[in-house]
Amino acid sequence: MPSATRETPRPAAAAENRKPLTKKELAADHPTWCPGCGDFSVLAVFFKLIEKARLHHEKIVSISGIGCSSRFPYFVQAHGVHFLHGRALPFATGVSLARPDLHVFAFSGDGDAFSIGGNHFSHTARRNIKMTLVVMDNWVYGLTKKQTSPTSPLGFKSKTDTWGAFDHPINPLKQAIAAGATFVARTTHTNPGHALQMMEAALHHDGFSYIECLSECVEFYQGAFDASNPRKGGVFNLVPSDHDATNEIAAYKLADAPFPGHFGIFYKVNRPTKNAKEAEISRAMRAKHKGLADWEILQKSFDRMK
Ligand SMILES: Cc1ncc(C[n+]2csc(CCOP(=O)(O)OP(=O)(O)O)c2C)c(N)n1
Ligand code: SF4
Ligand SMILES: [Mg+2]
Repeated sequence: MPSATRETPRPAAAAENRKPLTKKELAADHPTWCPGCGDFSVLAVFFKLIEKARLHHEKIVSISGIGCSSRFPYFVQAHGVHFLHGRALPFATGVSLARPDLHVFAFSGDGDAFSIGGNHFSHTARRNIKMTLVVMDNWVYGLTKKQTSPTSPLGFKSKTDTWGAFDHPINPLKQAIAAGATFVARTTHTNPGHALQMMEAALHHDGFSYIECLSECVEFYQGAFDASNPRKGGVFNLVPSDHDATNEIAAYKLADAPFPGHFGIFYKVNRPTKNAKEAEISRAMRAKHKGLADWEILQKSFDRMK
């Protein structure tokens, strides 16, 4: 395969004569999250990212499912879709494949991404669709007022497990690596500088970039992440500097560390995206049927199927 086919078609660079957007220009509706919710911090980091990367409204799309975290697109002045519960990723896949001129971001909660949307997570990762998924993980269903989520730790008392959760929780990082994600990172809302670094790295990754972002639900799981927050007596350990992020087994082992674990990029490899592969097929078909309109090429395919 010639090297030109390996790169995902990219959004055009920002026009030089346009100023970066300010937080004020990027903010849409006033967020309806509870005071103190970790999601505020993730939104602020996202605004910073857009400003720093000099992206503009019409080049950004944020897509979400359902949940407190999934209200995200309402608060961003850009293209946005608040889609069906658990279905942000298939929608985002379509947008990413059809509109290579856009930067596609999906925002999800732990329930949205790993319960009802669990299958889509695996398939989007293995297909290496060009987009960034940020899961704002609070270890609980927040919007529906405290049910056990797939990431709730053993013993967590909720409305669905009044006696304490006893189903083994999933490890999102291990799940992402095993599913075939090509960029896997972990950060937390209590360290916005670090969260911004992870988002910048994800933005520039050519493929499916997944960020697990701890985001505390102060209403239904207060203190969940204190052990990872130095301001609350916890420890914030970066991924060791000698970690080889291209080594899948090493990444998996690192992801297996008990909470609070590590923060940073666990895994990052290059593999052609589905976007690039599909673009290559399109190019080849157009070259083969020179002069024909797209609909005529499509008609020929239908005729062959008869
Ligand atoms: C098909 C469907 N099933 C269930 C629900 C109810 N529901 C809404 S949000 C949600 C879970 C949200 O949890 P999470 O994704 O962790 O987001 P958070 O609110 O914690 O940010 C559920 C079960 C729904 N809206 N649609
Ligand atoms: S219920 Fe929890 S997750 Fe939802 S807005 Fe309030 S603090 Fe945030
Ligand atoms: Mg949640």
